[in-house]
Amino acid sequence: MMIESLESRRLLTTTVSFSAGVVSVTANKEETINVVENNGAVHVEIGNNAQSYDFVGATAVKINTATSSKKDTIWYTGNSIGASITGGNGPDNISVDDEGTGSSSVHGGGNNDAITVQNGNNTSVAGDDGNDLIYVYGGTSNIDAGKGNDTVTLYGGSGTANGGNGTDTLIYGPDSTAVFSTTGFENTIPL
Ligand SMILES: [Ca+2]
Ligand SMILES: [Ca+2]
Repeated sequence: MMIESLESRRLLTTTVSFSAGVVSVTANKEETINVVENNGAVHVEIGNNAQSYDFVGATAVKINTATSSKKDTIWYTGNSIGASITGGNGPDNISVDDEGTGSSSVHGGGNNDAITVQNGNNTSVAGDDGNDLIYVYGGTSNIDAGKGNDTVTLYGGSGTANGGNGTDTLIYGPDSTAVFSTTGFENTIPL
């Protein structure tokens, strides 16, 4: 308990831990986080590779910048583990690439986030509050843009996309219209 109270006073930190198979990256300040997972081997780079970490035997990855109100940049690529990513209240820039059996879950949190699904594998994205920009390039994903006036751009892939509350815009390419089920968009614009 004493450690927790000391930690809470140390405001500007990013911690990386590995316990019981779970890789946890927690940022309390504006941060750039790049995580690459390959069959349970996880490479973490913090602050444009100012710090890096390697773990083997991972079964879960959690990236949390929920206590950072600044603009965080998060990149995740995995082939057997999906990451649980929480953006927090800053205008975050988050990119996920589920290249194999893992399924990531992304929460943009408050503010105007930019979230990109490079490739989805039942990947879930919630823009949450704010006017979010969400881009999908391929694979399967379920998009919930949430509150605010969001723009969802579907370059390809399949799944579901919901604009949620607000005046939302759907931009869709020729490959995505037939395979995405979309609801809650006030404006639709073909690419
Ligand atoms: Ca948001
Ligand atoms: Ca919305």
